[in-house]
Amino acid sequence: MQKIISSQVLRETVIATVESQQVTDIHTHLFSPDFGGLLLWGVDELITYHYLIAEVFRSADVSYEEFWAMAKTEQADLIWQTLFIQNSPVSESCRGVVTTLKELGLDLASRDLRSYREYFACQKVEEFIDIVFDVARVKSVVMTNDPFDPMEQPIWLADRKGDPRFRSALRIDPLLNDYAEVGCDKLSGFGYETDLDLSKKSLSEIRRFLSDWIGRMKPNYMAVSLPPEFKYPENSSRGKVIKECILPISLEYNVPFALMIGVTRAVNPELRMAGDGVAKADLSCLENLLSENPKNKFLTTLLSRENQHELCVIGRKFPNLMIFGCWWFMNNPSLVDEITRERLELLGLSMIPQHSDARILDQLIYKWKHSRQIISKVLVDKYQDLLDSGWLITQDEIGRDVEALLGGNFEKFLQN
Ligand code: HDL
Ligand code: ZN
Repeated sequence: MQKIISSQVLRETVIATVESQQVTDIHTHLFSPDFGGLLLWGVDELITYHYLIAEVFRSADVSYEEFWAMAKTEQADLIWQTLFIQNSPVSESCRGVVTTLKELGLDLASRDLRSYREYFACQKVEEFIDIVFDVARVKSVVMTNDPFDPMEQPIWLADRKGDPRFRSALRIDPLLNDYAEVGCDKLSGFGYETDLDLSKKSLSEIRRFLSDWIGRMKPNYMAVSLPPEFKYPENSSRGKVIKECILPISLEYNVPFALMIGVTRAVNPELRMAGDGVAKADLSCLENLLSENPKNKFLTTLLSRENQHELCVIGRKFPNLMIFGCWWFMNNPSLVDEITRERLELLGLSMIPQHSDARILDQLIYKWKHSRQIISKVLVDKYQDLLDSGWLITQDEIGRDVEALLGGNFEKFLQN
């Protein structure tokens, strides 16, 4: 007999269901342990996350040169003193460190960074991965794998063991965004006959490159981050490679194409990885791609808050588009709440509400705890609206809906 959920128990039922549902995290910068030092973890990595580096310069009396000359532990000490001791850690990035340490059982009342370092010094990475996946209730994560990265590439070319919890995504920014400076030369260096004017031979060699790496990585999708001025169609190497290479290969191998649009790279280069910005994009590029390629599958997340509503409307027009996540500068409680409501109201359950974008393994803990809190709150309101109209909801139906949002929609989208 199906258990009908009353208003009195709705909130606790939704919270318990969202909390217990294992999540598939579809975009991260994590690496399985066989990638060695590329997998970042531990309290000094947490505190020197590039989001916190951007924030420390707003309050500390330190020059860029002085900061970048520091060792990581010195950088962490400065950030800890500035953003956690001299100021309350209320920003989402700071709050994330506090949540993570608490969920790992550490005493936050002490504010004793030395003792936190001692805890991590006793961890072995393989066991710590199990702890984090368990505490965060994460089933698997999708990595960001860049065949152009000199650190990463050799590991793929060796016979790596891999870990099924760490799935791959083929990241192709250099091919699409820097073909002339980076993509073309590197591809020639890898043994692909590519030229700057993208001859027929070149396009066929780029398709071979993509096929080779799809065979090697077995990626869940191919991904690129794009600037707000991205246009499609576009009379450029990017436009040509997308049309002649990415789209046909994506269709041939049933590997969706993920477009992450709205990042303005290096608006402040002094901040290095923390120096990127955001701007509203013209989404006609998406409408053109989707309408011209109805058989292709696309994943999209956008960086500008101002683009989110029109993205939902585009999602209503094109079923071959799966909208996902609250990316980067969108991943703050006030904005996650706003766009999750908007998405449920315009798309129902046919979307992927969140990804973590975690760069440090431990971050899975806070990014998912914070997101689950908001997803639960929004779902309770939406279910309550239905109960108020006399609609009945069962526990199984809530479980079904939450499983879809936290992984099922992604798996189904990949398989169809
Ligand atoms: O391009 C991306 O995938 C972004 O997520 C960048 O890596 C960015 O630096 C980031 O980590 N955002 O959360
Ligand atoms: Zn990312």
